[in-house]
Amino acid sequence: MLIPATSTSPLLIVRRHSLAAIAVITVVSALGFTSDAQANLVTNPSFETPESTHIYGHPGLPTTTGDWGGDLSAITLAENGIAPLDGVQMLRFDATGNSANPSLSTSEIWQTIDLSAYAAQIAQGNATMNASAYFNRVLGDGQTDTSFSVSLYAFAGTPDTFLAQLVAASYLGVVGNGIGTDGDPSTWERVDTTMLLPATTDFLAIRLNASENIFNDGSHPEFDGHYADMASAQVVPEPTTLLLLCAGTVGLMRRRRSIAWSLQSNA
Ligand SMILES: [Ca+2]
Ligand SMILES: [Ca+2]
Ligand SMILES: [Ca+2]
Repeated sequence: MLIPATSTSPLLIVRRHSLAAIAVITVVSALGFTSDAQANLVTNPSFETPESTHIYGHPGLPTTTGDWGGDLSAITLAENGIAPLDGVQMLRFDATGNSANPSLSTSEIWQTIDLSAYAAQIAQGNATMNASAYFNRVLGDGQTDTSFSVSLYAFAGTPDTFLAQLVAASYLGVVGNGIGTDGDPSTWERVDTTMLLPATTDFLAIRLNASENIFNDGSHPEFDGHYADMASAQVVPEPTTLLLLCAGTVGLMRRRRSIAWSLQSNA
């Protein structure tokens, strides 16, 4: 049946756009990726809440989800000519263990993130975790270290198994990315890392790291003034999936538009 395009095309246009919008909303909702789903999953991401970030003992890792913990470190106000990037506090890396250690060269601060609320999306194999953090340091001297990194570790099971699983290296996957910071204390350098979450991922650990890449001190200070701020971890649809969804939606709209054109031509 031919439909008079001249009298109904405005409605058709509205309907076409509504259908496309509904299609996108339906697919995205089915995947569980609402705007809320892309919230920052890191607890105390900007270090604005005072907490101890140092867990004494070996291996000195947090046993509670949402709790920063690791090597000797502290949350501090502006100091050493460096102001927090966000808010009034930031994290300072102090040592590579419980104290300065000549056999260790990384100061690591960890937090575990429970992803059980995202189980359905992760099981589909198209959920990506995007993580980032900002780093800054003093200019220092010829022995001042420059390297920082952000890493993600994916695990199956409950978060309380984190310590045992990390020690046993039984994680499902790990990604990381590093940066060599400049000596300008007025600039913060951002590090990003991305992981396509393994389909059986139940929880994740994010690790912020300062490395003695220039000189491995065995006594304090191991770090002359090395800081982190504004950590973030967000679950998002895997980019390929989004592109396919967009391509499908555009294809749907084009197909409907060409139908409308042919109807107009035939009218
Ligand atoms: Ca802050
Ligand atoms: Ca050291
Ligand atoms: Ca800088």
